[in-house]
Amino acid sequence: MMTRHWPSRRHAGLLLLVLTACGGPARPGVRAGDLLLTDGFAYAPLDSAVGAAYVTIHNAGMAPDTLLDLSSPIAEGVMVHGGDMAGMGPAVVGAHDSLVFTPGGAHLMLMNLSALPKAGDSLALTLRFARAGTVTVRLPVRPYGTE
Ligand SMILES: [Cu+2]
Repeated sequence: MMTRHWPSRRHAGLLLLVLTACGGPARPGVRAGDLLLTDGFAYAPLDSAVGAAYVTIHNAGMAPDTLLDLSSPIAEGVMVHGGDMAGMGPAVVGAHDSLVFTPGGAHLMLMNLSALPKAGDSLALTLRFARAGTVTVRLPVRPYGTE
């Protein structure tokens, strides 16, 4: 009877170790010049009309940079939207500042999709900046609406 508790406790300990390892200080990201792109993901689109993508852009440089253009091979176009879904002008990342695209806030809208990636897939997103140039990130696709 007593020994039955053993295995489950051991498993709990192992799980904790794994979680700790994943939450380490190393923050994966894609670098482009002074910019570091992190926390990128997309929601699995519900239909081919639109899809939403998110990324955080950190600018470690002394000068602001501007996001001029976006594209994805599976979208006819990619737009910057404000939290109210209205199109925004060129998005600026201030010096030593971050530009955060996040659910409920400003986001990247993929229009007229030629494919419908599912949760677990990834999709390519190319961003062109005035200073840092062009960078492509692969965004993991999450189930629609999840954090
Ligand atoms: Cu939108």
